[in-house]
Amino acid sequence: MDRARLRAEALAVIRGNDRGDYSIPTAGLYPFQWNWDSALTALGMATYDLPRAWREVETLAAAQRPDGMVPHIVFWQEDPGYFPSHAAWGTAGDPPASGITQPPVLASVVLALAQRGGAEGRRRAAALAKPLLAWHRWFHTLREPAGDGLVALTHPWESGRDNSPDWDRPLAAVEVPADLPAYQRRDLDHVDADARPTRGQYDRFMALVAHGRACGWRQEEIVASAPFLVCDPGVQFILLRADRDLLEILALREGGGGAEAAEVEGWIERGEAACARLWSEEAGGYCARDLKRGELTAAACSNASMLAWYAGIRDEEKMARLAATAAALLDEAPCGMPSWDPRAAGYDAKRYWRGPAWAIMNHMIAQGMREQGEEELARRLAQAQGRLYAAGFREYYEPRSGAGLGGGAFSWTAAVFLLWDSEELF
Ligand code: 2M8
Repeated sequence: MDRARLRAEALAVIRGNDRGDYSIPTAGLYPFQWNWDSALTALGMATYDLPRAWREVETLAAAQRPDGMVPHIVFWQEDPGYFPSHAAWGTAGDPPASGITQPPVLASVVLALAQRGGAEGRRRAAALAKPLLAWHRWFHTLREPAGDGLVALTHPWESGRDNSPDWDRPLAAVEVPADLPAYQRRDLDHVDADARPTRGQYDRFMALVAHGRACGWRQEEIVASAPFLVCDPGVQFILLRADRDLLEILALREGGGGAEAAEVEGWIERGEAACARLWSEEAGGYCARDLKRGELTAAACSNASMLAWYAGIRDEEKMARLAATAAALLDEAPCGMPSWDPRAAGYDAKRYWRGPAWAIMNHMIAQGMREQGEEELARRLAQAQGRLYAAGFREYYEPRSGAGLGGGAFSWTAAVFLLWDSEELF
């Protein structure tokens, strides 16, 4: 790997996507601020410009809605090149934003920035405690329909794994209304159709947007009548870690955690216990659960299943089994943890979240493995990650060949390179 050249290219990618106080994932395909892209990109920025990294996360937090949700897209400026536009979402509020959320990595990123040291870092992290608390509370109240620690998503886009086979069954049950407004996809102007979701999936994505609009984007109403209500192992695990990290952020405030810390501890206890209900003996891992039908949606593992280490899950028996599944997946796909088990029905090497590997997922999975003592698996993932970067800073990669797919010059892919390079993790 030519590190110096890649480092210079990674910096150029992030700078090219920098819009001042926030960054976009990539020009053309995704021209706005995306929630988890932005937060994870800040990790890379922090390796060379910590104040800029702080501005990135502060800009994201500033888009918080009155109910506490931090939206999945913030439309700071107009751009006709992306669909669904702000007008298609039909949301109120300022700044203009989509009506759904995304994986809540923000608290974990804020803590990582604070751990880079300095009183200024602690001050900025403490100042974000309030919005973070409000967002996590939004998940644990409005999005825990049974109050049992399983967090519900109402749109596949909230998982960040838009067209995963995990969503095939629950999504097939979503009716596409006859009066669904006609729409024109813009993603296919930028990326080959065989690497993107199908028309049938897109119709259902838009049917769910129409449902949110019909509910005036009021959460209680959306959840009570949701055509799609699932628990994603990815968001469940990311939130569990983020809750633990939020506790540390609360402790940075003057006066410490207080009553709010006890509240967060309650979320952690409930959330951790609930993860067992995502376990599939058949898959040898944690899977998505359909909360409307009370069943797992499929019996195979995704890369989100592998975030159990990142979440700090300590069930020894299950984690040993999961380690065996992870090793088997890496045997199949040596260029990165595949987004779907290549041996399972629904696998597609090229199509978005149905097989390809993603640098940011590899990053979080490997971080968890290292923390939990799974050194050998983490080392294999680091090798895989190195192979991916040979194809540049792409949105995702074919997990067996390492061929680059989707958008190019991708912010979070470049950010993870800078982070791993600076910590000599390759
Ligand atoms: C993809 O999602 C957007 C919708 O949010 C899209 O396909 O239009 C996903 O990979 C998502 O996880 C990611 O945040 C976004 C921007 O990179 O693209």
